[in-house]
Amino acid sequence: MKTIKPDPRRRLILSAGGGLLLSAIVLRRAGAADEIEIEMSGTSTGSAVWFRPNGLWIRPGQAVRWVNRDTGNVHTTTAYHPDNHKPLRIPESAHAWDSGYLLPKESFVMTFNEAGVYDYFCTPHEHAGMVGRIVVGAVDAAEQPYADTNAQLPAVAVAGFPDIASILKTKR
Ligand SMILES: [Cu+2]
Repeated sequence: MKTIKPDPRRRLILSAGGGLLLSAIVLRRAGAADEIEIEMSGTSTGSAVWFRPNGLWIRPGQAVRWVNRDTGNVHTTTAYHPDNHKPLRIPESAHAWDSGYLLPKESFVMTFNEAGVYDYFCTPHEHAGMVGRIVVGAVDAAEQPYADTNAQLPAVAVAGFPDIASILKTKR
């Protein structure tokens, strides 16, 4: 019969693991100070895909972090902007963004300084209605923004933008 001794290597691994965990928590706190997360995900078969929440109100200067929480699908967050070969659906003075393809667990951060309405989409899933809308600062609740460009978008994308009034109700 063998005697079971405590394995010193195991203790070392455990303490290293504890150290890694601690630094991960610290990084997450530092990154999350004023960021709001939008999840990018879908069903395991990819039959449905979404940004969650798909409508969001934030203050000017706040940052949004899109995180791909899907297990088997890539997503992007891409502004409706001529730089991305789309009609303009963000404030004229604001900067366009395009995350490029985000693999599962990857994320992309954008800070919004200009008040207004920002519409964005996921490049591979715009035709599945994977779009979102961010309202920054003071906006008229009755506004129907960018309606003049609706005809240039897939109908399912146009249908996917929450209206301004319902986004303003989510204000915290
Ligand atoms: Cu997508």
